[in-house]
Amino acid sequence: MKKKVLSALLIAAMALSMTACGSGNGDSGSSGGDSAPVSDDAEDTEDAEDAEPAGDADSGDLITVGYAQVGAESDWRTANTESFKSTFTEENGYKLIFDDAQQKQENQIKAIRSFIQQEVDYIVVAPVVETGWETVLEEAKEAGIPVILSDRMMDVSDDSLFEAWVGGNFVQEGETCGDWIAEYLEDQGRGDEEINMVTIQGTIGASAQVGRTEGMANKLKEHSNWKMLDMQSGEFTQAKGQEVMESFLKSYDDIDVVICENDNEAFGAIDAIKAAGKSCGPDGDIIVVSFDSVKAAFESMIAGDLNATFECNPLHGPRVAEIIQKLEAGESVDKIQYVDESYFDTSMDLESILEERAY
Ligand code: GZL
Repeated sequence: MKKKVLSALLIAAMALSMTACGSGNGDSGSSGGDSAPVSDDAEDTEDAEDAEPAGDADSGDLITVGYAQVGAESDWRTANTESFKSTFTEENGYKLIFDDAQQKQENQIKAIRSFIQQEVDYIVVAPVVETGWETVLEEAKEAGIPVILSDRMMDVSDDSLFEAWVGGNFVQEGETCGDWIAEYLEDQGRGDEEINMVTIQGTIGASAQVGRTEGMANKLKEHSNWKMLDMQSGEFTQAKGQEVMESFLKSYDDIDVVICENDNEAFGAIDAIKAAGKSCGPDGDIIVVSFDSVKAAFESMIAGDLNATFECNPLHGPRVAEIIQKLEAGESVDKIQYVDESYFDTSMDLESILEERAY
């Protein structure tokens, strides 16, 4: 909206300067070298206000942010959305236009095009998958609208198409998970045992899936006694996670470890394990680990079902607002900005930690 006010001012100022050029200085009215600079005196501004109103003047001073969110597939996503909605408020100087793409790239692309038509000041995207964004990012660049990426990454040939990316280090998350499994098995006296694993992956092509799978693969190379029996996508949802685990249990008799690429998939996998008459968690047959570290994951560990969860901080709102403020002030911003992350397991004082958790 701020953008529209600015363009109205520019139109009015140019009209004013062209009138000035046409009267008395013999100029043909060309606004070439003679056009007056955009003046900020009251007269110009009054003329600007006479120009086509640029929408609700009250929102003229707000920074309008178009936010193309993936969907509402998980507890993590809910927390991530809430972080943006509680940051980009009118009292904080923003007008947020929010779009839930229901995990469909075509919906996100439509949303970005709509933001361009609305002439927002900034576009923020949490891209559902990494590829297929060049064209629409070029359109945003053409329109002069800066794009900021949150959460997942885009794979583009020209990284000037976005200003910055804020998110988790997914490969690191996967490697931390692998190291934790090695230490846990060692502590159980199973360090040299043949270990059968399965992975319930996230949405295929999403940065979180790509990175977590890669990080865990790096650790598999370090343990010749580990065997990854199978990997299938659970789409980061609980329902699909349960479905995939049911199929794994039918295919494989001896699964020792299940790696779920988000907490909600783990909740589904745990339901499937119990329905099959098996047990999981620190005292069970099957070790279950996951990613995100949402509150429900703490409750699952406290209940003795989940062994560990590897954090992926969803609170990107304040970080993106900080980037926008810097851009507004004409300052440069770091292209890649990782959020702080940790992990949690049943050896910790989970009840106390849970009390302090923001998500
Ligand atoms: C991670 C994010 C993933 C979460 C899932 O940054 O992209 O998507 O791990 C969410 O819970 O669905």
